[in-house]
Amino acid sequence: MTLRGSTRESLHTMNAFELSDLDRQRLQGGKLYLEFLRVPALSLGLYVLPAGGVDAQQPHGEDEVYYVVSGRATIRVGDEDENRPVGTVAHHVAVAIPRMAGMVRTMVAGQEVQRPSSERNAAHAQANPDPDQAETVALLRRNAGEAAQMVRGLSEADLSRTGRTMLGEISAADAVARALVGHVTWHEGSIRATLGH
Ligand code: NI
Repeated sequence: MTLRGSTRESLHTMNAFELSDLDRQRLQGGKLYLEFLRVPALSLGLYVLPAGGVDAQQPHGEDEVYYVVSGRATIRVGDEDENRPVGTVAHHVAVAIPRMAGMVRTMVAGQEVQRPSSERNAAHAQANPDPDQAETVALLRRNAGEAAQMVRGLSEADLSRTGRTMLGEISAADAVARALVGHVTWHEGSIRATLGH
């Protein structure tokens, strides 16, 4: 196999980063997370959490590597307790379904998809610490029914349209499977884990 020019060139290019410089930049920017490298195949960032702090990120669609450079960190992967009451998680899912259905519609329409914000999730958890069970179930049924109807109405051409999302460049079919169904399934797993089911 022969490497093409740009690939061969890139093999001779090296980026070096000093942790102390990166941390200074991060502090100057007033951020917890500083992304310092972004190339098509990967991005790298420095994330600093206070002692006892909790990572507020939602799971990503891409593969991720975490390397702890100082202090200690615990990572939990898979279906687990989200440290939110079960009712709050269920309510979060109920209100998130139309947002994710909206993301699929946006992709099908060829418009730009907005990134979700962790602030909105945090505000939602605070505003709904103990949601009403009957209301939450009704909301889940109605919103899931409307989302399912929207998906059923998509043509093959609609489903194969692609767009830039927080899961990368994916098709509307992938967005249905991974964001709409997948995200809800992920939360359902943590509800089950919390309840010991
Ligand atoms: Ni969620």
